[in-house]
Amino acid sequence: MNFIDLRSDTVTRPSAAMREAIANAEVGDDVFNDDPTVARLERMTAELLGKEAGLFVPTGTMGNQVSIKTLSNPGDEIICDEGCHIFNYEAAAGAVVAGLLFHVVRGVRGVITAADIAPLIRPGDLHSPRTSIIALENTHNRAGGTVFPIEVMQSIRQLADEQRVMVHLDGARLWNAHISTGIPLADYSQCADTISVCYSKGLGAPIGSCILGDREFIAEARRTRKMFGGGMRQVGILAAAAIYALENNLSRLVEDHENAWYLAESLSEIEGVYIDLDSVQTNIVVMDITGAGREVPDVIYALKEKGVLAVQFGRTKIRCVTHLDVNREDIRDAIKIFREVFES
Ligand code: TLP
Repeated sequence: MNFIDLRSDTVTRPSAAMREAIANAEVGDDVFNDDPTVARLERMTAELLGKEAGLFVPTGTMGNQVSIKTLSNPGDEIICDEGCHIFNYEAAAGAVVAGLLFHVVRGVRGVITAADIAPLIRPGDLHSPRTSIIALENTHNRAGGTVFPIEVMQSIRQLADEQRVMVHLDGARLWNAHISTGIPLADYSQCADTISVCYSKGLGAPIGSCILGDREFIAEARRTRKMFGGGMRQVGILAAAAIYALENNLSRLVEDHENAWYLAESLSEIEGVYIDLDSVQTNIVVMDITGAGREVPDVIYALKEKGVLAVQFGRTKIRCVTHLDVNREDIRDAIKIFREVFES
């Protein structure tokens, strides 16, 4: 069956043109700093985000983990919101690998403020862990693709500077925030010391993420990446796909946002399906089906039987994500199938 796959924006397959870019990539051994295509991608991305340097890594998880490990010492504390990817979906790597203590804050739609964070920053005394990192996520996955407002990020930046704490931004979907608000990527990244962005989500590359920061941090992160086993060799074949993705698939994210909005509005009309429409700001739609009196796994199974793939997102919720491999017609068909499943 040809599924309409709304499980994630990570499910896209490289197009023929992207595969051609992969096939033609100039490569070298990147552990020897010899891969020109990786170097080009790192430069391009650093320029786009207004940072001194970039470092290609295989996954968003490694991007976050290399960043926070490089910024801290074991036993330090990281402050983040309780729904963030670093805390929930990275198999506890922050605790196991970086040895960090997590201090989580309940955010509103993924947003935590300087006022939430300020009282949590530890005094520098003998008894307390050192607060070394504040981690933010933009857009926020678990909150439903919500945009973290730039003014809130700026006030957190100011607090972090006053308190000498580093800010890490999980910008796996920062592209979506930029396209949704029109705010330059560099304005967002100015609020963070280190950033991780993904090419393998909305941009449609098969593999790859990049860490951005100042030169000194990136040099140290290169060492951490090696420690994690992420030093890769002729990886220009992947960088070529990411360059293609950046050059061709960034501005089209607007289509994914329109499709997500259309999907959300239509599904919210189904009895028993609740969608917080204010949270639908980019390419993610999260619905709570408590009111339908149905179990999530049963609904997911019934959707699959009819050709739609979605994922469970908490006990009573389902997540759908739009991306470049689903068009408006697919979304229309998916809505029809959702109606059939809930109205049966
Ligand atoms: N998120 C995946 C799952 O892990 C939940 C998805 O399908 O959305 N930061 C954010 C905000 C993410 O959403 C993800 C992936 C990552 C980091 C990790 O990226 P990868 O999967 O490349 O390690």
